[in-house]
Amino acid sequence: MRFDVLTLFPEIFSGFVSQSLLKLAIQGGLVDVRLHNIRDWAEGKHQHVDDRPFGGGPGMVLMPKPVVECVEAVQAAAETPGRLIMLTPQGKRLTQPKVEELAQQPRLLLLCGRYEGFDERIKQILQPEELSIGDYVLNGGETAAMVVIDSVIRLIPGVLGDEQSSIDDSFSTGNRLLEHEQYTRPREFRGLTVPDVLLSGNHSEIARWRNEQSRKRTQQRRADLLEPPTTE
Ligand code: 6GU
Repeated sequence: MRFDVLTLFPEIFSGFVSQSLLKLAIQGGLVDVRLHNIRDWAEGKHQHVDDRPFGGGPGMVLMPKPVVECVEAVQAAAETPGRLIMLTPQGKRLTQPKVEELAQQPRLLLLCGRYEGFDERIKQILQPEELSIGDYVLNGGETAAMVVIDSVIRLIPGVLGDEQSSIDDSFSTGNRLLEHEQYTRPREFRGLTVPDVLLSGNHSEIARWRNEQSRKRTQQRRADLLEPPTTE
């Protein structure tokens, strides 16, 4: 799967793409991440990409030309056009079903905004799908784009060592329960012990206990998940 990230700050992604899981997926040919600097499509000596908003107000707005031309050039550079996603707090909220849908795509373009936002004509011309990662404000779409890449790649077959681990996850299809608690060695730490059932070797008993833990946790912490999912 190919990701093209369009940003004013490609350097933000360097640590992210060289971290182990993503790095291995890239080396294994399962994932390809290409970074594109929107500023490369700006005009003039100063390469302006933003300007003050017409009508006044704080902050700076991303200009249409560099953004539109960058997207067009990146789309033209590969045989399959990618699905264009604009990361903005005005977008639809990213959920696990949306992540699952995105993971089916061969190619995604992730357009990251900064400043006060995008000139409206960028949206009119490019008609991107607008996505937000939650109800809080980020300084830019870059961290949101990393959230999209991170959540999508773990659903690509072969990226996680153990395929079952993404199926069992909270929020994956058919599972709207929080994960049960986990323990590893030692059996006792500072007087706190591991529940006996986990040491029993009785697999059906362990599965039953874990299921019950998941249910209790979800009831206590996220009772909203026990309601049927709303289509937002
Ligand atoms: Cl995608 N961008 C920004 N700037 N803020 C956000 C967001 C995106 N999602 C939640 N908050």
